Amino acid sequence: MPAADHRLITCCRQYRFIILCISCFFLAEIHTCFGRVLTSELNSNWRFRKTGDKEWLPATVPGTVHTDLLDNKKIPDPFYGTNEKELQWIETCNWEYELWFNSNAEIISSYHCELQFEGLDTYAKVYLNDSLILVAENMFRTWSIECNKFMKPEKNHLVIIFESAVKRGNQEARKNTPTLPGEEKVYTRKAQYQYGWDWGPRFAGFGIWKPVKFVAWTALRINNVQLSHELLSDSVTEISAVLDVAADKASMVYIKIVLEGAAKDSFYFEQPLTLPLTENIEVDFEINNPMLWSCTGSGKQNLYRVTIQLMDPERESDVFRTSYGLRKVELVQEKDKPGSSFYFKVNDEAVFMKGANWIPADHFLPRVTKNKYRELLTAAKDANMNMIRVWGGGVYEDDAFYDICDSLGILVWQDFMFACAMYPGDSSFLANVHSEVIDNVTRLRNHPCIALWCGNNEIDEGWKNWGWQKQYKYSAKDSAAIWKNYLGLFHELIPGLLSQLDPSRPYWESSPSIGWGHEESLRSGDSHYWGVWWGMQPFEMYMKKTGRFMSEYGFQGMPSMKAIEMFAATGERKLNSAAMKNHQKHPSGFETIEHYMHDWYKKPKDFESYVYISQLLQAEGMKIAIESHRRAKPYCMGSLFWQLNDCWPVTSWSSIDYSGERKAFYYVSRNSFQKYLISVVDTGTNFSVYVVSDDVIDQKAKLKITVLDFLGNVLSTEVANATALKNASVRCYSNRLDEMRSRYNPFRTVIKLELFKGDTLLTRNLYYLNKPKDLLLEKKDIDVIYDFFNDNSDGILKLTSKNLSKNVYLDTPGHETDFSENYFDLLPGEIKTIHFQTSLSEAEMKSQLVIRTVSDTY
Ligand code: BMA
Repeated sequence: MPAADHRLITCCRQYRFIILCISCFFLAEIHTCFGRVLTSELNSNWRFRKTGDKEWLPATVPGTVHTDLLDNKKIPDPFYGTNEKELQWIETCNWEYELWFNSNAEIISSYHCELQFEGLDTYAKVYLNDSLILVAENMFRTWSIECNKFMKPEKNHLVIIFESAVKRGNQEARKNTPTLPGEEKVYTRKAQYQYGWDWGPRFAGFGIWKPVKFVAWTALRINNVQLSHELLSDSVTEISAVLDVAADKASMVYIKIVLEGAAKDSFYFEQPLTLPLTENIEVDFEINNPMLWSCTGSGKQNLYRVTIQLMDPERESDVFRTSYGLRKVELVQEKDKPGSSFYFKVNDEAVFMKGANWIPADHFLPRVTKNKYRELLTAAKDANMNMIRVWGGGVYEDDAFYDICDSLGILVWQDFMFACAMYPGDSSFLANVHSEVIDNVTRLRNHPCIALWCGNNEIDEGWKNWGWQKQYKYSAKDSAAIWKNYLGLFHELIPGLLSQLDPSRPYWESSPSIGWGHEESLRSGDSHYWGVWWGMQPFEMYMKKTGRFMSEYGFQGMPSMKAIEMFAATGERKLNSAAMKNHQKHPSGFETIEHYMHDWYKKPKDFESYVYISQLLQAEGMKIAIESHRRAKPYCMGSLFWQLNDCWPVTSWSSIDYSGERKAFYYVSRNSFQKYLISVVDTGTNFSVYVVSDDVIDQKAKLKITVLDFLGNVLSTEVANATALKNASVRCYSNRLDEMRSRYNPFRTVIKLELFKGDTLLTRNLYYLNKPKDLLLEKKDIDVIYDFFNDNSDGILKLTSKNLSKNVYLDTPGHETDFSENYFDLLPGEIKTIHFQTSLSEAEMKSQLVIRTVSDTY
């Protein structure tokens, strides 16, 4: 019986203390031996094979069957070319993993011995010395199995047999009528994207995808701790720690709690434990002068280091460590004239959420390292984001992901792992989900970054708007039964568990609550607006279709050449090659890009130009969307685009591709999410300028409007007063656009908008009187001055241009160089300073730097 099943221990808590403001108490003499919970990792020396094969091959744990086959050179790179198609046989087989490990008689006789599996993907039977000790059926669960009676003093044999999830899913689907949308995958509690998505390949994998541990403990152990708090006043916070403790005999223990922040606070409690322990232990205490945690842009990310130690003076002890942030996050939904608000308050301040949707950072999950998390999340923070949505077709991410979000101040909108399908409602499925929710909420609830739990992605919308009921020919009775199951899962089971496990966090059943085809979707709840892209509406439609909280919208751009080279041989680097097509998973993706490109850009002359222009196109669309959302503040209070990252090299909606390259869209999102934004609305006849501010104070500023031609001649200059009102969007200037169009040559004019506070430039934006395809751009004429710093790996470039250079893209093909900015417009006469870090020498950099602009592409 997995230990997690015992973790939901309800409210009545026998042990309750309120200790007021104690610092450095007595009992310092108690020894702090932590040694009686022994943990060893069992992640080395695994072997694997296909069931039925004789030969065992070395395996990596944590890992997957696909990556183990690749490491053993049994299959080619699954991401390359069209290899995906040839590797589908893997999902239909069963696979076995085995390990021999040592133990000793003393441990087995005097300790509780447990095998812990932090993640098994998915249908797995685990045998220890030929005895079946676990039948696992959920990739998202963790398992702790008491194993003393199966252990041998010396060599122990652990075998895990993975059954084909696809076959099992299909069997279930055949058994269950009517067929559910989502079919084979919805019966299996496994990451749904693995069955293929419109940005990802199909590799329905297997494997020990998280660490395996052997844990031996005696006397007592802390299973987990739930921390919660209430900000009583500016100077006092009450914290509650609820300990789930396992103990095998009655004893007296001391609980020592240490909080280290700016000052160190220690609290000691004396606690008799009486067996059997049927209830959790709650300890409440207060701290003075709490240092609050806030999301980035709104305050500091103060984190306390919390150590909770159980000490038995005579013998054993255990320790639990975590970091913890004191903050208040609320979801405010108040009825108003149009519908109802949907915004987050952080520490009592309304905060506009700027961010993106997150999908798994590698299709093969164990390849996602802490560094990869850090790189992507730091890039998000650098792009002025304060919220990431962990989308429901992926996975509950690793602890490291949430630790990094805590430290960077990125709030997390956390979906449960259900997406775009209907799910069963039988008792065994529900019991499985019940345990999954307990495991994951228990694991994650102490993270200050988590702002919201959300039941699923696009299921309510799918059921009501995507034609499933017709497609699957459901009778009224079928529909009623399927919808009842939906309500049971997302309106009862999950919120019911959350009310016990994590009552202070908001819960939202489905993202979005109303489909984008309905006007009401813009009046309340969160919105996924896909009229642009899926609905083929023009980019300008973003200006009209702004809801209360835009949790999805997006447009595809091709990945960098670096990412394309990861999967396409030289001859395959063209749009209609088999490799390119296999790395475009949207059914009409290239046609859709082409359709919009025709509207905005001249036909690119070659493949590399096409890649570059497709990125500019994506960036254009997203700039219009983000600026519209921010201008609509406070009606709209969130803008999370689809999607931050990729799980393999692919043409997709991402702003950062799988190779780590930032697309043009990344830089546009960074600019458009700045604290201050100048944004222009073109109504056809009028030109209005808005100043949007996420600041907490008003800023008296001036708006400078300079009209230039493409050779840098200043045609007019105007300065207007423009106070950037705190947390607001204000229209602060307007002019006749038709007049401007007739006064200046609209094909050769750029309007530079700058917001100054004194001499300090707060932000700037550029505006053109025509779409890029109609601009009369001159031939590129850029000068570069290089300044290498001492160690030669970094330095600055100073760029100047004799005429307007549109979307300057800097690259050193085949070599790693990071540029602080890219894809920027360079105005004639200005000096652009770009910092770089490179693997090239000064001479190589000078000879290999390639500069591309729009005028080079046709
Ligand atoms: C959204 C997501 C994904 C999908 C994306 C692009 O609706 O929820 O399911 O990948 O659109 O089509």
